[in-house]
Order: sequence, then C-alpha cells, then structure tokens
Amino acid sequence: MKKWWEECVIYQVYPRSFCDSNGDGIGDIPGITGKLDYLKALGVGAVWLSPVYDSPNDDMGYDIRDYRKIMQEFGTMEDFKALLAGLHERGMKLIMDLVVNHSSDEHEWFRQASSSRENPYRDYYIWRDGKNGREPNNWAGFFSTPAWKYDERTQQWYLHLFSEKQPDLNWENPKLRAEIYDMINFWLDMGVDGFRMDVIPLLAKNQEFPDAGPAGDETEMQVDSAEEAPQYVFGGEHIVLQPRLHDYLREMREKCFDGRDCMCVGEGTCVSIGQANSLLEDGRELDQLFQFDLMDVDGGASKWDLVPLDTGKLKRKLFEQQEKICRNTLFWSNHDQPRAVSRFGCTQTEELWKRSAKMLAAAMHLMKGTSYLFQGEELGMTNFPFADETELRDIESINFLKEAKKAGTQDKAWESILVKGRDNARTPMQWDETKNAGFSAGTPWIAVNPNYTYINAEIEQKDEDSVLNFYRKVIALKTGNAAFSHGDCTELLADDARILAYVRACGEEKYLVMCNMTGETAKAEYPVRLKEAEIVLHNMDDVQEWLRPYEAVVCRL
Ligand code: ISL
Ligand code: CA
Repeated sequence: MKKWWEECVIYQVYPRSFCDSNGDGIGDIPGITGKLDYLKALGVGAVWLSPVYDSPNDDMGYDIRDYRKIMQEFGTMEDFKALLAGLHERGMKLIMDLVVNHSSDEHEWFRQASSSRENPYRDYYIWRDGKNGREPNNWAGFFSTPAWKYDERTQQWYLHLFSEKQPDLNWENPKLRAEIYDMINFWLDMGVDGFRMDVIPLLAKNQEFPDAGPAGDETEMQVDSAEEAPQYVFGGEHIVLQPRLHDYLREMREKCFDGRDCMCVGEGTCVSIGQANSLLEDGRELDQLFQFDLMDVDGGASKWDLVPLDTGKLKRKLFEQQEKICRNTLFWSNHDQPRAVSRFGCTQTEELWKRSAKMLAAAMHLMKGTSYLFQGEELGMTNFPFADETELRDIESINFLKEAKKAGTQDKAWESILVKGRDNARTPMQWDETKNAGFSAGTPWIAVNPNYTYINAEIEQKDEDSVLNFYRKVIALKTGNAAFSHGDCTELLADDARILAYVRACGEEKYLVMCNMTGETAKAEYPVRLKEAEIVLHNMDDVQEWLRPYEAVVCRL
C-alpha cells in the first residue's frame, strides 16, 4: 500500500507572499484559507507551509521565537486551526515547517541561556571559549559571516550556522531534545500531517569543533594574533551527516511519529545523491529528502558563481536521483531558489516563456517521485527585475552584497543576486489584474512583479491554453494514472544533451515523455514518429517531425 504522501502532489506556500487578507501588506493565514478552493482545483493533495511561528523575521520566519505560537502578522491560533480544518474538509493534508537546528536569539531559551553561564538553559545552545581572542574555530556560516558570535555578557562564543540571530540548538542535550519532541507532538496532536525539516542534516556537530579545511592541513586558520583576519571555511565535514544525527532522527521517530499517519521530508542540505539513502533506507529516519544537486548545476564553488545551464548535466543528475534515491522528491524551486522558468526555461518572448514553463512542468513532474510545487510555479511566475538594493528583503542577499562592497566586487555580486537571489521566489503571488496583483490592498512588504498583468491566476484560469491549465493536466496525469504515480521510469536518449526523454510504465500502460530543454530544434533518432503517435499531452498546437525549442510531448505507447 502506498502512503498518501507518495501518491499526491504537494504545494509549498510561502505565507508572507501568498495572500494578504487584511491589507497590511503581509500575506497571512486567513489569506491562505481563502484560496483553498484554488489549490483543490489545481489538484494538489497537501500543502507545505513555510514557517508561521512567532518570529522577529530576521530570516523571514526561519528564526523562531516561540514554537507554539502563531506569528502575529499571520493571524491567530484560531486562524491556523481554521486553515487546518479547511484543508482537511477538502481532503488535503498540511505539512508544517520544522526549524530545529536553531531558534531565534529572541527565544526564551536563548534569553535565559545568554543571561549567565550557570543558567539551566545554557546548554540548550552551543557555547565555546575563543582561541587567541578569536572564534573557537574557523567555520564560516551560510550567510557570508563567521559561524560564531561573541557574547559580551558571558564572555563566550555561540555557534550560529545562519544569521547571528539564529543560534544553533545543542542537540547533544537530552533536555533540549525532549522539549523539541513535545513541541512536535503538540502540533501532531492538533492534527497536522507532517513536517518539512529545515537543514536537518546539520543537527549534530562534531563535538571536538575542529577547524575545517583539507585533512591534515595544519595551516587551516591558525591565526597567531587577534589582528590577523582568518579565512573562514565551510565546516561541512564536521556538521553534515554526523553519526549522532541518525540517533536523533530515530529517537524523534520513536517519540513523535510512530503510530501516526504522518510524514517527514528533510531538507537535504549538503547531502549528496549517494548519501541520501542513509537517511531514508530503513524508514526509521526520514520519509523523503530534498536532494539539491539540480540546484547546483548552474553554480560554481558558491551559488553566487554563475555558470551557464548545461542541460546534459541536468539530465544526468535527474536520472542519477531516479536511480539512487529511494522515495525520491521532484522539484524545480522553493523559497530559497530563483524562479524555475527564468532559470531552466526561457523568458525571451511571451511565447517561449509559456512554452518552456509548460515543458518544465511535464519534464519534472511526470518523473517518478513525489512532486513539490512552489507557489506561482503553476502560473509560470518569473524572476523579479530588482532595480537596486533597497528592493531586497532577504538577509542572505543583503549580507552577501555588504561583503562584496568591502571587497569591491559589488557589480558582480549584483548580477548574481538578480539571477540567484532568494527574493526572486518571494515576490507576491499574482492572483489577478487588479492593484498589487490582487495580493494586497495595502503596500506589499516586497515589490510585485510588473508582469502580473499577463501572468496571473485569474487570466490563466480562463485561458484553456495557459500554464496553469497545463499544470492541472500534468497533476491529473501524475495522480490519476498508475504509470505516472508509481510506474517505472526508464531513460531514453541518454547521450543527447538536449532532449529529456523517458518512459513511464506500469503493467501494460506505457507512456513516453519527450522534452526539448533547449532553444534549438532537436533532430535525433526518436523512439517514435511524433506524427503518428497517440499524444496525450503537448505544449504546442501542431505536431512536426522534430521537437521545436522547449517543445514537450507525452505519448501513449
Ligand atoms: O538558500 C540557500 C542557498 O541560497 C541555502 O544555502 C539555504 O540557506 C539552506 O538550504 C538552508 O535553508 C533553510 O534554512 C535556512 C533558511 O534561511 C532557508 O530559508 C531554509 O530553507 C535557515 O533556517
Ligand atoms: Ca496581512
């Protein structure tokens, strides 16, 4: 028997940008509840809600001040319960975001912990003495800062892999773990159906806290004086998939998930394709994992290094995931990534925008695995033409630009932010042609993409040929047809870098999916003659011999 989460398409809502019900410019929970029929009509079976907990929003809700309270701007606990009930009434599930690698520095635990070294909560976080007047080690954080911050009051350093307002929790401490499990059970008892677990592979840290760097390299960041600036290095080998992580996840399953019909999907930060199954294999840790290799195909040493898209590489990664990851997930984007069509498709003309957005829908979501859509993807929403830094809201981009200015590389940094900045995904959902795309009657917290005049839900609902209606068809195939929901997936044309081609098969039912991922017509030895094939889904009106730019076709074999 397949589990519900293996059979449905899951839709990610970024609440701040989804729908503002009271005109304060910030999306909120009643706003989401008002759109449930839209989601139902799209055909999704579950919603993953980015964090809605009380937060000072240093990292837009990923810095939690109170795990059992709803963020005031988003509404009340009653509003939350109404959302949950509204989903359940329509036969949809709700997955919450679980951010437990770190809390906010405004969380009561941290306020206590940082008040004195003797405080009973001290050990809920990770404190160390400095070395030579500097950080305890050379670890770099994710947001262009060192990973440690000095606390004047208690004269020790605390670890924060993300912003300094996101201190890392100390999972070594059994009391902290018990509090987290209680909190998880609080939400499960209320009826939520699962969790998306933020940066879950980073929970356990090497307790020696050694410097990071090439093994055996004694020079790492040995700094001899407080004046000399050390080189900070990402401490991956000491924080990703450490042995204790597996103990924690197993314990969590025992204390929270066993005996319940819920699911957990982990954000597989820094987990390679080959490592993914170590968290999935025996079903005692995670149910699913987001593996991020696709998100790195157009990056270099860092995501900010812009590398042109190599569709051959993209294809290899996709099929490697198919082959090696049990219970695979499929996604083109999320709230941390640029918009899929701007990144993997083409926005040069309106026609190619539409065609390539549809091609991406078929290419990804008809593969084997649970599909995750990010809000607006189903409309073909695009990256935002940020004019200058005053339009940025995301701490990652803001910090990156600040550091680039110091180094005199701000022009290059700005180019990267336009292409890769997380705010691209966070501009308001485009509902209709009215003011602010129908997102808010007030002033939105982040600018609305000017293309809402033709990319919006209302227009697309009415247009048979829209990206939205194409997504509906893809979702209907994915969830209503055994070959697509759990049939085998076999790659074809593996040596052709331009065409993504595969067969989905379940018993006698067989379908061929062929997608031209490039802007050129792609002649090749096709497995079928398109003109004679029984076409069940197509993003163009007529059939020719060869796939035209971004053409996608699904035929029954
Ligand atoms: O966003 C990224 C790349 O731009 C990632 O490095 C990201 O920071 C990483 O995947 C962790 O993401 C998650 O945790 C962060 C939060 O900022 C992200 O929004 C969240 O998805 C810290 O909680
Ligand atoms: Ca609001």
